[in-house]
Amino acid sequence: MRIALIPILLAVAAACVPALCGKEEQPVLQPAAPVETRSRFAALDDVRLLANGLLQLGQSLREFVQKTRGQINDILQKLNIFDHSFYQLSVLASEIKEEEEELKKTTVVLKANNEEIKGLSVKISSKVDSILQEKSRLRNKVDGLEEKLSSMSQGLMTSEQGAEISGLREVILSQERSITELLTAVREQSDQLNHQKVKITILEEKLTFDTLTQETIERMSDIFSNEAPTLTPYLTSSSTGTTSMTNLPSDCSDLFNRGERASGVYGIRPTGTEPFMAFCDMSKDHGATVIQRRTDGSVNFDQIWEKYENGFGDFQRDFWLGLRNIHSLATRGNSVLHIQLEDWKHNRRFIEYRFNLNGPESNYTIHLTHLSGDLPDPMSNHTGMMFSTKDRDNDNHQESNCARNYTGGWWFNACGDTNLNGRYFHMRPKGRSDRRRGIQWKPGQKASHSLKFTQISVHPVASPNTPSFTSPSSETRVFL
Ligand SMILES: [Ca+2]
Repeated sequence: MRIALIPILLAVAAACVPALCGKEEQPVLQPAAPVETRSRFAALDDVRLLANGLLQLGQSLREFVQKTRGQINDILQKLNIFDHSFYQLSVLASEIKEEEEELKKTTVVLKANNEEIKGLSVKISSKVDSILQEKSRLRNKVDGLEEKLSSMSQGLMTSEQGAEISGLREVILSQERSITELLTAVREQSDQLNHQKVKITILEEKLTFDTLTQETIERMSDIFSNEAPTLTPYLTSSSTGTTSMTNLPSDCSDLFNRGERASGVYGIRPTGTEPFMAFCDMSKDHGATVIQRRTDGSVNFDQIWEKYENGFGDFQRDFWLGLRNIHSLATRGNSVLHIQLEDWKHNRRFIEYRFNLNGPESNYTIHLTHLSGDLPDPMSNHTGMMFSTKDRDNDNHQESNCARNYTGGWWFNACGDTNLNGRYFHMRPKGRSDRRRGIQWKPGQKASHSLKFTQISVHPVASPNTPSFTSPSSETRVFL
C-alpha cells in the first residue's frame, strides 16, 4: 500500500505545480500553446508514474493472493486429515455406546440372577436346619433305644417292650428316608447354585472384557500419535575396534555355527553391508535372525516409509528390523522366511517360504515360494508385491491406499490381504472396520480375529545334513 501511495502523491504534486504556482508567476500575455504542450508532457509523465505504481501494486497483490491460496490449501489438507481422524473417532465412540447398552442389559441380568441365588441359599439353609433338627431328634430316640436294650439284657423282654422296639425301628427307617430325600434336594439346589455361579463368572468375564475394550479405545488416540522408538543402532567403541568389525557374524545362523546358543540381541554384518543389531532366535538346531515380532501391542506399527526402511520398536518386545537390513540379509540368497503365529486360543502354527527381497530401487519387492508348514498359504498372493506404507502407496488397488486404510506397512496387493503389521488388538475387534485393521493372516474367514503373537525370522536353507527346522524354539515362548 505504501508503495502505491508514493507515485500517487508524486503525481498530485507534479500536477499542482503548473496549475497553481505557474498561474501567478507567468505573464498573462504569454502564448498559450507551449504551456499547454509542457503541461501535457508533465501529465503524461505523471500518468506513467501512476501506471508504474499501479503495476507494482498489482504484482504485489498477485503474489499476496498466490501465497494466501497456498496457505488456504495447506489448511484445507490439514482439515481433511482432521476430518478423517475425527470420523474414525466418532465411529469408535458409537461402538462404545453400543457396548455400554449391552453392559447395562448384562447388569440387569446379573442383578436378577443374584436375587435368585439369594432366594435359593435361604431355602437351602432352612432345609439344612430342619435336617439338623431331625438328626438330633433321631439321636435322642436312639439313645432311648440303647437304654431300653441294656435294661432288656438284664431282664426278660415283655411283649409291650417288643412292640415299642419295632415301632421305634419303623420311626428310624422313616427318618432315614426323609433324610435321604432332604439330601437329594440339597444336592439339586447346590447343582443349581453351581450353574448360576458359572453363569455369573461368564457375565463377569464379559464385563471385564468390555471394560478392556473401552480402555483400549481410550488409549487409541494416544497410540495414533505415538512415534515408535528407533531400534538400537550398531555402535563401535574404540575398545572393540576394527578387529571385531571384521569378525562380526554375517547373521544369527553364522553366530549359531560359531557356537553361540543363547537367544538375544547381537551385532551382525551380512556380507558387503553395514553392521547392525539384530535379535537372534536360537533353537536346538540353528539360529534365525528375527525381522518382525508382535507380542503385546506396546509398539505402534502404523508408521511412515522412513521408519519401515530403518526399523523401529524394542528388541525385547515388539519390533520391525527395517527393510534395508532385511534386504541385506536376503542378498546372500538361499534364505528361508519362517513365520510363527499364535491366536488367542494358544494355537501356535508356522509356515516357511523361500524368500528374496529386492532393494530400495524396487520398493523392496518380495519374492516368496511356499515350502512347508501347518498354516494356510495366503502370502503367495503377495509375491512380486512392492512394500507400501501410508505415505507411499505402491499397492495394486487403484482407488485406495491399503496401508492407510488397513494400517501398518506391508507388501499389500489389493487391500484386504494378509497383514502382520496391522493394529494390535487385545481382544476380538467388534466393528468390521476395526477388524480389517488388525493383525491378519487369512482375512475373509468368519472368525477374523486379530492375532496374539507373530514372529517373522530369516535363516539360510538347511544343508542336507542339518535337520530342517519345524518347531518354534523355547526361547520365543518367553515373550508370551
Ligand atoms: Ca493404491
